Amino acid sequence: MIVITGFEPFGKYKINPAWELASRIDGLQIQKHQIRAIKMPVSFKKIIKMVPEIILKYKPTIFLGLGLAAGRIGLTIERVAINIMDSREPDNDGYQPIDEAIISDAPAAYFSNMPIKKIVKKLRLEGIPIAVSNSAGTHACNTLMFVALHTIKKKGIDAYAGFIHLPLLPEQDIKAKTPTMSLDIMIKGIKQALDVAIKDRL
Ligand code: PCA
Repeated sequence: MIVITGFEPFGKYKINPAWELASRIDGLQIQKHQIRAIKMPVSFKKIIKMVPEIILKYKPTIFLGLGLAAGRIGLTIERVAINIMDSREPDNDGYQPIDEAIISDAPAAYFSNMPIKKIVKKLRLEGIPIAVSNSAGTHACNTLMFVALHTIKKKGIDAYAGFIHLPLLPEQDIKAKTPTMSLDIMIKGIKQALDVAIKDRL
């Protein structure tokens, strides 16, 4: 089983490409591994509670989070999640943590255990713009990635966990001020990334 999470809309964005994408690949199979898409609230507290529940329930081979990072050029695969919540604006529950640990007795950071460089190489061969990012930020996306990596480590679950940030969709930037990518290209990229990750585990 592959679990893909996609965040709901937040802030000024009426749609979130992360959920648009995740919902469209729900149920697909990647080399006999079925994709299960789960919509995530942009809520620090709910993420911290839900992510361990999801991982323990589905025991996925791969847990991949998707989120929007408006302004990023192309797909960005995250290398590291840090144990901090520091938000510029309140989350969808009105909560705005500043300089707070996600989990107080957890390490400062976790590296993604996905084969991020292999994924970058393959997607570039397919003509899909992607780069490694060395910061998932300090908002909901970083929190989700951190809790996922902490959960698999603590519970000894043999899974890959990682996160990919997506740029805006073209229709979200009709004044042409920010880099965008079509949903079709994003979908192709995420499917390829999963394919690389599954093959890497064989
Ligand atoms: N992006 C935000 C939160 C939800 C989302 O899709 C982030 O990068 O943390």
